[in-house]
Amino acid sequence: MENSKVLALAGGVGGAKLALGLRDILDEESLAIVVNTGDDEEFFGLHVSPDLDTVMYTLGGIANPDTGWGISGETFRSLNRLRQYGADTWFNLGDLDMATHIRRTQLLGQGNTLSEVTNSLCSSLGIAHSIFPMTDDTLRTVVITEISEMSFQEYFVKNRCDPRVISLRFDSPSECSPSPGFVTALNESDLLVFCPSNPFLSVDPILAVPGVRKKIENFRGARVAVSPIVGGEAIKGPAGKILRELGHEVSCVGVAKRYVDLCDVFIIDNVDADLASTIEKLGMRVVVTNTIMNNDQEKRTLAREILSLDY
Ligand code: FO1
Repeated sequence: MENSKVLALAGGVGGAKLALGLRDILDEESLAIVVNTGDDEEFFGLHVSPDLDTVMYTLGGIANPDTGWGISGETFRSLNRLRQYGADTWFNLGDLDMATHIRRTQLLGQGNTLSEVTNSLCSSLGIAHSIFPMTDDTLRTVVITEISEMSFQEYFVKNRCDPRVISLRFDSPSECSPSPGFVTALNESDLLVFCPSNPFLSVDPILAVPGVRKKIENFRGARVAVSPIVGGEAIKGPAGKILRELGHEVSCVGVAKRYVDLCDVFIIDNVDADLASTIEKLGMRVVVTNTIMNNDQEKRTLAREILSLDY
């Protein structure tokens, strides 16, 4: 796909890995990365955007390589002092990470949009490629579990994804629309890539932004998705558990079923090669390759493979 524009949709850690691979081989004009903000939450009055920050820190070369989120070499002195003051500190905000949230909150308070703030933070970290939030408005993922309804971070971090999920909801208190950068990328890109992110927790919130699903169904170019489930298990995070609890098959087939009408090419890992024909019956072309991205070379290899497919 020479000279074409690529739109990558990403959640947290898995999305950031492929986004990095794409960034390494595409110039600034050729790539837009749109990120889930359904996980955003306020802590200590600060606006925290975990998935935006995971992508931003990854592309900025400062991500914590062990967790995938947060900043490398982080310390937690402020959080420890907050705990000493009696604050609830189950969400691990590091000292350097805290600076991101303080600056974001300050710029939002001055009337800037989340897109403008993200652009400013990215420039300061030397990131030339565009990272856009899915929306500049509020749209929050609510997890309805067997014990109670809770915010995404309460489910994911405070409760360690433990309670059984009954359903998910995406709440927007007021009008919500895709961010301007997302709209432009949807209109002008030739290739749309669903990064290997959790289909329920990372991709569904993006699709829940009013108008987005329709635009992807009518997308002018090719649409490709990479399965985050390999060999019947999520590479990272609770995707497998949630698929099971919501009554879906815990396999790349279960994920592919979520992408019917949204995707033309579905990429699965070599270990799942025997499932290719089942997915093809859903009306997608299947590509079998290595999808595990353990290092930057593997991220670039998968990105290059996606871009060189014959669409
Ligand atoms: N994930 C955890 O499992 N535990 C944490 O304490 C935690 C803190 C945290 C702080 C800032 C940030 O940007 C992300 C953080 N995450 C943490 C990751 C985050 O909850 C998830 O990666 C995403 O929301 C899911 O994609």
